[in-house]
Amino acid sequence: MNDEKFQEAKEKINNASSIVFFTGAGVSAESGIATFRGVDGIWTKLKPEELANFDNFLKNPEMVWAWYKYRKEVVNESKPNPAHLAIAEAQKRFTEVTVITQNIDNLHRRAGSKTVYELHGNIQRNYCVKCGTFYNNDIDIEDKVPKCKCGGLIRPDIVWFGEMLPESEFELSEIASRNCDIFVIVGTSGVVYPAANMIFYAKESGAYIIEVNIERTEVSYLANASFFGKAGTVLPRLLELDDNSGQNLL
Ligand code: BV8
Ligand code: ZN
Repeated sequence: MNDEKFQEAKEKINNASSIVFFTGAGVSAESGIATFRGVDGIWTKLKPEELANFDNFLKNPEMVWAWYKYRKEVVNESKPNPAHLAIAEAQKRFTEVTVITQNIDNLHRRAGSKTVYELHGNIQRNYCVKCGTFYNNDIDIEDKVPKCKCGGLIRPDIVWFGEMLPESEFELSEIASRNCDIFVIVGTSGVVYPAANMIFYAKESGAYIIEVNIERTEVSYLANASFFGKAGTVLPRLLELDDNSGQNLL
């Protein structure tokens, strides 16, 4: 890792009061949750438009529910990794820490992060497409297709392709992105919009942009500093939550 750049980034972090972490599937990769577009990405095997789209859900709810049951099991067996923990720990050091995540796995909250905006929903929440009643994990997912008391189909509370993102989460995320000193992009390919707009809001507002990823991405050009390595190793060091030998203090 380019030490000079790393020291510069640490310097910026030490002088910052507000920091935003914008995270994608890569921050949960070391918790055992597959990413979407990386080398073993989910979308290399399955078609997103078939699985993450409302029309197809209506046509084939059994298949879509089988896919989400599997993902719920994977998420329930996973736990926060050092990257999530470092982000949660950062709350003790900065006046303002905001997590804007595209992930649906709830791992930031389970790690202890307080201000978390979930732009693409949360796999532990479900709702009836007919009457909107929410069913959290108390639905019987043994049923092939869970049904509401009103007879409507229950769906996961996840934003599918072609669907709007939750308005208040999006607005609060935009405000945080436009008002932070440091904007840290962690583990995202940066190809999904409008979530990726947050990076541009931060850039336009003069934030210092740090990227943490295992490879270059479509948004690397926007970063003041990119650090290539696993989030679970880089973040504790960047946020000085390990001694400089890289030994993790979390
Ligand atoms: C909307 C839910 C309109 C399902 C998801 C053409 C061009 C541009 C945009 C579009 C277009 N055609 C259509 C669109 C819009 C579309 C979009 O952006 N498509 C893209 C793919 C081209 N967006 C939408 O449809 C959105 N809605 O636009 O609505 C509208 C407007 C008005 C009124 C009505 C409607 C909805 C988008 C949400 C889609 N939902 N998933 C599910 O999750 O089950 S998308 C999916 O991608 C996930 O939600 C995920 O969160 C999101 C982003 O992916 P990443 O998190 O970045 O994951 P990825 O695998 O891509 O990358 C992982 C990264 O981690 C890699 O870079 C890898 O190198 C790195 N990594 C791996 N390991 C590690 C690591 N880094 C660090 N450490 C490690 N250990
Ligand atoms: Zn209902």
